[in-house]
Amino acid sequence: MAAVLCAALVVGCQRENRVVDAGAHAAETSGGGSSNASANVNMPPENPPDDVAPEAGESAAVEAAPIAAGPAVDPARCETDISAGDTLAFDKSSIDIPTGCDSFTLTLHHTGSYPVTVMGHNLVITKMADIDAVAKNSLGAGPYRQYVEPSDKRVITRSKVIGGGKTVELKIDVAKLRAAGGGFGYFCSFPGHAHGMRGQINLVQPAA
Ligand SMILES: [Cu+2]
Repeated sequence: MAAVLCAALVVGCQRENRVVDAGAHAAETSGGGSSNASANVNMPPENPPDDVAPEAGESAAVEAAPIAAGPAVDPARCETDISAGDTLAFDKSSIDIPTGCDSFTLTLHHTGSYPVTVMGHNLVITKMADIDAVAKNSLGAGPYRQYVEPSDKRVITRSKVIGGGKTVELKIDVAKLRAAGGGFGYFCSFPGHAHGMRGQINLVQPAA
């Protein structure tokens, strides 16, 4: 009985503290005036943080079983092209990589005309589930690091950033993708581009 009463008191006390804190904060931001403090008594509780990012270097993806290597395929099937112009879009929304490839070459063509500083594009390979978190660090990494934190373990590989009229090749170690069970994607890490510039990598077993 006493414990219940005590708990109720604690809750009441915390609630009162919150109101006082909110009032004090409002007083600070409004220049120290106390006339508005009473308006904050019915303030709603603070919203919980809704975008807690995973720790850098940790994967948000669920562990997946490795994928076996497929039969060797014609090397011509272990490469493809992808293009982007002066808009925030790749011309492909997914890429198929045969499991029989050792290495897969993805060639990015920037078909636009804007310079790299204005409309740069690149290719970064991570788990699909990690794209948003990795892209969030692109601005901090800056242009000299090609908008990717070098220590970020979630990044399998990435190309440099290119401007209009340029082309860059990215070689992907397919064994790494298989070992991690697939679920990978590609995106452009130029700040602000990842939202529209991303696609899925499908590990496929092509018919002979
Ligand atoms: Cu881009």
